[in-house]
Amino acid sequence: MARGLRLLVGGPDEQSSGVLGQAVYGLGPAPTDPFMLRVPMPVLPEGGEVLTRWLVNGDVREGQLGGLHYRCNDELLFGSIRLREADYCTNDQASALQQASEAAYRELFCALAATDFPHLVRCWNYLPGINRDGGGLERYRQFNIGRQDAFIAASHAYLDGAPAACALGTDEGDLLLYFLAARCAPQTIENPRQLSAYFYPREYGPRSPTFSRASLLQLGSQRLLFISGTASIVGHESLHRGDVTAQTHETLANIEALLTSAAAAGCPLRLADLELKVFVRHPQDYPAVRAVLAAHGANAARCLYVQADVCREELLVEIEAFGVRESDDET
Ligand code: 3EB
Repeated sequence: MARGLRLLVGGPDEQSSGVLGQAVYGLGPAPTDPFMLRVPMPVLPEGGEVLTRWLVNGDVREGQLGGLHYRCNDELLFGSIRLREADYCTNDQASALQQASEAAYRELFCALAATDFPHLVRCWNYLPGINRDGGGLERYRQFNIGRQDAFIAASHAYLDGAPAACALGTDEGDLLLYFLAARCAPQTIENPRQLSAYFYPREYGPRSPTFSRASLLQLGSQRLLFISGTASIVGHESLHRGDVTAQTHETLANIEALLTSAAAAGCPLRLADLELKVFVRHPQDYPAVRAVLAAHGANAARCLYVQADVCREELLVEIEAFGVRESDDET
């Protein structure tokens, strides 16, 4: 059995002591276990639920700090927070969503300080109505303000050194954030085909998004590659408006470019080696997206498709990835 971190998607049950974190994708009741997250997005093509688990060897400790639940071993911490936007009030300075986003990240950084896991590696952000207008500013843009403010307040790197991330929309529910943090700093990887998101110009909102295109973490003999949500963006512009097939090809060209950079950083992986999560805006586009992934050599057994809103209205698909490179070289 592989050591270190593994992502198990919809597979057999394993001893729960090895579960660092878990999230179930699909519509259904909220789990009673606070260490189990539900991401309320329909699974494609047929609904149902898929359980994703981050597994580690050895003992896992768990704890709660305020509204944040976490599990950790000596190297990695998985945490999650769920906030009700209705608990915040829009005022002259900030929308309720901006405040909730900042509060979620402030709690996250408090927990990292308390547990001594200083480095954010990967964040998964899910917000209701991501493309909806929220009184003059798109809700994703409100989220970006609150997130960046919290990074700055915590003195965490928010340009180079920001974590890998994704931000997707749900139909309704709470603001949901889960993340992986580490004792050791990850290396961040940018995409030469894309402007770094933290340098996006103002036309995409008053604050740029706070994420790196990928992060690479060495744990013992493993190199872990976390590829952020990736879409049909070249430079900073969305390409192939209205054409989901072309958008999927462009997205995969971006992921291939990141794989080239990862290889140069000592983590050679192929698309077929990766666990992929594929967010499709319109469920009827699922067959077209799947066909492009197959043509590029993705491993169908490692692809999880869900329906979600992507953070620019014209983007029809977004793909994120995780891969592990085992090496004999322990340096
Ligand atoms: C993009 O490239 C598409 O705000 O955390 C991808 C990954 C996207 C992460 C985020 C947004 C985020 O800009 C959107």
